[in-house]
Amino acid sequence: MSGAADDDVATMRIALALARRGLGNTWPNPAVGAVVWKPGSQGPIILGRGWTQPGGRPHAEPVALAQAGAAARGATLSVTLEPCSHFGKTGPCSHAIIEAGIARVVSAIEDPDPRVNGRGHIILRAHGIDVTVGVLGREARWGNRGFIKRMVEGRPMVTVKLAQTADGFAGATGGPRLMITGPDAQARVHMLRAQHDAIMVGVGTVLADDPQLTCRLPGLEARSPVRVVLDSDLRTPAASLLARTAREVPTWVIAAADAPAGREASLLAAGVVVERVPRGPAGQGLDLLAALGAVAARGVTRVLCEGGPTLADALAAVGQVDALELITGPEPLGRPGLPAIGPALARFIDHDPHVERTHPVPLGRDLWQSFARRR
Ligand code: AOF
Ligand code: ZN
Repeated sequence: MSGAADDDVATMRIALALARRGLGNTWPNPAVGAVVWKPGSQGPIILGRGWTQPGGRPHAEPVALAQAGAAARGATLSVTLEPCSHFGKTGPCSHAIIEAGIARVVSAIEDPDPRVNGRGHIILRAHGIDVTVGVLGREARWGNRGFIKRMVEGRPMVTVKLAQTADGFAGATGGPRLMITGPDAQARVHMLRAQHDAIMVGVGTVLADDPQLTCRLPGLEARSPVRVVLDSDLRTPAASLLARTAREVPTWVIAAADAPAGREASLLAAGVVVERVPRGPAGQGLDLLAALGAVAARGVTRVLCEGGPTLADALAAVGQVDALELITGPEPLGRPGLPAIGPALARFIDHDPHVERTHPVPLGRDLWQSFARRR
């Protein structure tokens, strides 16, 4: 027979797995998972499961409670984030939990949203519900680190994806685009896209490759993230694929405050959102912190940067790389080229004590290695 604490952990693990289904699909809300259960002689009996739905509503708890129905009375709810206490599009989850007759709530972490921030737990306790907080809190914080970073710092979590040749180059300098990685790695990149709210590139990538930046995995086409172009001088062509498909998949162009307004009209007419932020130091490019802030202000919690080594290194230089997905192809470039890893990203990989790494894992003919910064 398992103990009560074991059941709390086991059901929270299930809730965390449910929560992960929502990643990339719930912004501006966090991706939450919830399980309604009762203890049984052989371990917990699951009565209902829920996760935050696309666009962030319904929240996870009402989904799990609806599935449990009348069985929720007297049951326990394990949830990966404090149940909300504010009135949004519907009433607060804390009220729904009370009304369903839940006897006990196991919660992983407090919700950093200032509208909640401990009040959800207080309301539950005030109604006689037994509340345990902190079960698998580290894992829950990790899963929703994009949402938490946005709430606490006003910026999204940033994952950088880089492909390099076997000798460490992202491509030939100024040369045509290289196909470095194979189809298995490509498919995984598309999966990564689905798990992020937005993809970010520089305008150079748009001009050179005219990419689509959508998720093209069977069944996940609707999970394409917002496309964000860092474009200080508004050079994104209205005829680019990104602009032409802006009504199907949102496209945001972040330009410098002083970029010529005349270049904006055709983009706006195509349905592109244009945001203005200050230029970077010495008038170079954009102020990246401000650009990330603008993206977060629109609700984005998780950004995948596919903008190549220069943008990746600039993000690392301002301390904004939270994770790196590094794919190494089987062939060397065999001549001098553009190094994939710049100096700031090299420090992230080799000298940041908070960065954890996986072993490189074979994927087709490529190697895939992940790095992530625990703050
Ligand atoms: C929960 N369960 O599944 C989620 C929660 O705009 P609203 O009204 O939907 O509220 C968004 C806030 O609700 C969000 O910032 C976060 O605090 C919380 N998200 N809460 O109880 C959930 N996704
Ligand atoms: Zn809620």
